[in-house]
Formats: sequence, C-alpha cells, structure tokens
Amino acid sequence: MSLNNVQLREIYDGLVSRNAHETEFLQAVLEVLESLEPVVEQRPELLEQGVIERMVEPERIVCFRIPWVDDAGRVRVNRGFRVQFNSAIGPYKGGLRLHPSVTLSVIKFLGFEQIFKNSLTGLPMGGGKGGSDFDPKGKSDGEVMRFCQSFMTELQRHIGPDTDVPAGDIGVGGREIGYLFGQYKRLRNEFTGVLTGKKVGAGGSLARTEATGYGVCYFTNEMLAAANDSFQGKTVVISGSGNVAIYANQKATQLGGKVVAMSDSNGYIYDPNGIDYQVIQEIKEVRRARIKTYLDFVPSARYVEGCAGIWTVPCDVALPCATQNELDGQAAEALIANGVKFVAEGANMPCTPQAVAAFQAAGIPFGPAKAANAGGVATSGLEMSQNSMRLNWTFEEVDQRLHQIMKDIYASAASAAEEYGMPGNLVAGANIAGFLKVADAMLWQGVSY
Ligand code: NDP
Ligand code: 2IT
Repeated sequence: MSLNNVQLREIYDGLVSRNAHETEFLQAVLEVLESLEPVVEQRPELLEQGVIERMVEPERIVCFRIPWVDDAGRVRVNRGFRVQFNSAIGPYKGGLRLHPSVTLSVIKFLGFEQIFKNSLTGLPMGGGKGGSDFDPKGKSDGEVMRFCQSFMTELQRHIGPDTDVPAGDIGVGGREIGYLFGQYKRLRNEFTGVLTGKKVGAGGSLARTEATGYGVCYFTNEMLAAANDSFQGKTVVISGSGNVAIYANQKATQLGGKVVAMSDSNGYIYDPNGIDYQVIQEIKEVRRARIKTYLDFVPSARYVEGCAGIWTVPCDVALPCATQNELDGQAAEALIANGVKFVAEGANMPCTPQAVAAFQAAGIPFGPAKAANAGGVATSGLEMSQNSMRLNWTFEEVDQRLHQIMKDIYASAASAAEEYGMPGNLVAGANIAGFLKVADAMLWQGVSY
C-alpha cells in the first residue's frame, strides 16, 4: 500500500478491518484514496468534516431474497442487492448486474466507482449499483422474465425516478430492462423514467445501446489526439463481446482502427482482417451463442480457448471491455512487450493495480474506467432528461452530446492531473475531478445527524 497520509491510512485501515473480505471494494477505495493525498493536504477541511469517511460508507444497502420458479416447476432462490452509495449531487444512478460472481463486495466496488464517474459526466446523478448472483446463461426467456419480475417486486420499494434509477450492466440488456420495467409499471401504476436503457419508442433514448462503446472510443480518441495521433491504421484488441465491446468495435472501426481480437469468458477469436461488429451482434445479441461460433461466419479466423490469452495478441490500442481484474500485471507486460501504445478501460476496473502501474511506468497513456466508460451512464442521464421533458432527441443529437461529454471528461481529468502535480496521470485526474464536485456538495449539505 502506498498511502503516506496518516489520516487517509487510518480511514483505509478501519475499512479493511470492517470489510476484510470485500477485496474488490477495498481495491477500488485504495486507488481513490491514493489519488486524494495531494487534495486533502491542500484542503484539510475535507478530513475535519469527515467527508472521506462518509464517502467510503454507502448511504444505504439493501440485500434481499429473490425467489422464482424455473421451467421444471422448481423453486429457486437468488440474492439481490442495491447499494445506494451517494446522493450528494443527484438521485442514485447505476446499473444492475446479473452474474454468478456477484457479491456485496462487487456491487460496493461498482457503486463506489459510480459516484465519481457520474460526477465526471457533469450531469446531476448520484452513485448506486445493484444486481444478483443469478446466472442468465442457459436460462429460457420465461425463466429470465420470472426472475426479473421477482427481482423488481422487491426492488420497486427502494427506487423511483427521483430517488434511484437503475439500468443495465453485465447480464442486463434491453430484454431484462423490459421485464423489469413492465413489472415496476404494473406494481406502481405509473409510466416513469425509473429505469434507463428502455426500448426506443417506449421511453428509451436513441444511442443508449451504443453509448458506452462509442464513449470509450471518443475518450481514447482524445488520448490519441493529445499525443498527436489518431485511430487511423491502429490495430485494436477489445476483450469481451457484450454491449460495451460490440459498439467499441463499431466506433473504433469507423474511426479508422482495425479490431483484430475479441473474447468471451471461454476464449478469444483472432481475425487479422478485422472483426465486423455486426457478426458479433448476430452471435451475441440475436443467437446468444459463444464467440467460438465466429468461425462459422469467418472460417479463416482463429479461436483460442481461455479468455486471458487475448492480451498476448499484438496491438496498438487495448480496450478491456469484459469485467473486473481481467488484465493483470503479466498481461500488461505482454501487451507492453508487443508494443501497445494506448490503453483505455471499457469495463469497470478491468486492470489490476499491478497492470495500471506497469502501463504508467512504461509511459503508456492509460484511460481509467470512471472516465473512459462514463458515456453509458451519461447517455442514461440524457434519457432521464428526455423522459422528464417528455420528448425524444434524434440519434445525432444524443451522439453529439455524448461526444462533447467525453471530450469534457478527458479535459477535466487531464487538467486536474496537471493542477495536482501529476501531468498525464488520468487515473489521479479522474479520481480528483470526480471527487471534488461530490465533496463540495457534501460539505454544502452539512452533516445530518
Ligand atoms: P455484457 O453482459 O453485455 O457482456 C459482458 C461480456 O464480458 C461478455 O462477453 C462476457 O462473456 C464477458 N465477461 C463477463 N464476465 C466475465 C468474466 N468473469 N470473465 C470473462 N469474461 C467475462 O456486459 P456489458 O458489455 O454491459 O459490460 C461489460 C463491462 O462494461 C462490465 O465491466 C460493465 O460493468 C462495464 N460497463 C457497462 C456499461 C453499460 O452501459 N452496459 C457502462 C459502463 C461500464 P460471457 O458471455 O462468456 O459471460
Ligand atoms: O457501469 C456503468 O456505468 C453502467 N453499467 C451504466 C449505468 C447506467 O445507469 O447507465
């Protein structure tokens, strides 16, 4: 641990002793606290007023039973979570994840990151996250529907368009949002913007589906431009093959890059001719099949079992877009040895601290998740605005706003890094810029007893 400030270290040690087994959460907190050292030295009132201690403790956590009935008539039970982390600058906002690896630690790390990410978008959204250890893989549509309905039957009492607005994340896309929304509407008898990622034509925003992937590339484009470079002619590797990865592929290709490898949790495909995002869309969004079936479309491509191997594929730009801690120190060294020039996180916390340190030591521009993947939640914020105004913007209008937001996020992360004496360190810059707005709102609102 490299926390030199005694008070920050005490806060972190206290958190470790209270949450010893929450490894993902502690990992996310430590990175932020490290970035905040120069900030608390300049502004001692942040510690005096307990802002940091308050910020690392969720305002509220709900944890509940989700019973549902499978196609064989058997009762199944999963565990549901909603962590309402911070509402200083707006209603809680953040996705719902359905994956067997979901624990309270995972949801707390995601909710914690969401506070700073949402702040960086410049839109009035607090931080929250939820999910369940339900595994949608291999489940029928009916099973997913009954699960989502049961999930919402409990969740509905904790959320609302001005209270807490969930959305998608791993395992939650348009289908699941539809089932969740339908159940909320039925139980509450109201059609409101209580969820984002809704179907276009039924309260949803154009470009929300594409937003995270596009946003990652808009952010990467700013990193490239700062180095007088562009996507043109760049070889790109994108891990994952879900919502973020598919549209990162589309935008990277549009901007002149060539995406040569993508993956799922089983393995990766390598296609030196460039992977057409529409093929991945067909495999993942329509057929819900494995990435291996890419070979049925492009027999000349190669499939390799094991997803971590994707980082041995030489590339100029690496965009990890699957899940947390998918790219470790060893993978980072392999990428560096193969000449990677830019790295940006599409997933949340996909790079381990060792990987981030390796990229930074090698002088490789690194775009952290909070900044680089904020385009999804930013566009959720734009969906909320459209819902409140009861009107719809065109695809171009939403995309333009998204693009501007990503440019602004890059600028604020870069300038905060510079102001606090760490030029080029977008990790520190994003943490500081995201933190300051929330901290000032908390100071302004006082401590409520
Ligand atoms: P999807 O469910 O659409 O896709 C997830 C992809 O990641 C799949 O290819 C999946 O493979 C792979 N994956 C998931 N878990 C693992 C794992 N444990 N090991 C290896 N591969 C895994 O999710 P999204 O694309 O929406 O989310 C991807 C990442 O982006 C997540 O970190 C999410 O938090 C983040 N994110 C998402 C946003 C959004 O708007 N959707 C916004 C900002 C960030 P398989 O099919 O084999 O499971
Ligand atoms: O991690 C994220 O930012 C998301 N999954 C999107 C959250 C949202 O509310 O759109």
